[in-house]
Amino acid sequence: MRFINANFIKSAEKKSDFIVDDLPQIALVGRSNVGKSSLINLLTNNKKMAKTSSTPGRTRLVNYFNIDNKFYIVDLPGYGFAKASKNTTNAWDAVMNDYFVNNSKLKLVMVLLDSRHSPSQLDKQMIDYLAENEIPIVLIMTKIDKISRSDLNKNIDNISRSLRFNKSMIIPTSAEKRIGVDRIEQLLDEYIL
Ligand SMILES: Nc1nc2c(ncn2[C@@H]2O[C@H](COP(=O)(O)OP(=O)(O)OP(=O)(O)O)[C@@H](O)[C@H]2O)c(=O)[nH]1
Ligand SMILES: [Mg+2]
Repeated sequence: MRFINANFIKSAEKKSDFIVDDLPQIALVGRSNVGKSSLINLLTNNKKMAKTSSTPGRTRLVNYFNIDNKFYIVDLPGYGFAKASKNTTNAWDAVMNDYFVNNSKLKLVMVLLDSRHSPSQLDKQMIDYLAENEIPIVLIMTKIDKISRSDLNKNIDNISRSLRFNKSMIIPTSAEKRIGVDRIEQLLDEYIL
């Protein structure tokens, strides 16, 4: 499926603001600065769709993008933002929990991992949490333009082994070099029924 028309719909701060309608939802999670907003801009072919920033923690809200009136891409707040106080971290947990639990419209979560690093403790917690809640996950490796092909392959092997993920569910991407769009589009076809 090609993304033709993408529209930003709204930013939600809390459960009562979440969108509840008939369209399926595909969510993006990952630590601050991993490249969530950049991936949305890549997929929608619009650099201004989602705000990107070199300052981590810019996106603190649940942002909904409508794609061709077929589904939503949902940009969730980044985790592991060092400057966030304990209170904001708890608030983040609560909002994320509200979003994930009993969300029958949520079809797939793309967990973004920086291709240069091993998954952090927070990444693993996120993946375990989603698995426990029986939410389908795909791993998206970001910023592969910043790493050699052999290091990338090594990292993918390690992740596949340590997190027990089939390699078909690990997708290398680069927003910078526009890599990975085709595979993500193919995958979404399978999950948005
Ligand atoms: N070289 C390179 N840089 C990237 C890529 N993707 C994102 N970046 C850069 O990484 C930084 C963070 O990207 P964002 O897309 O804003 O990250 P985010 O996950 O949305 O961050 P938060 O909203 O703060 O959680 C920006 O400076 C981007 O330009 C990529 O594929 N390659
Ligand atoms: Mg962002």
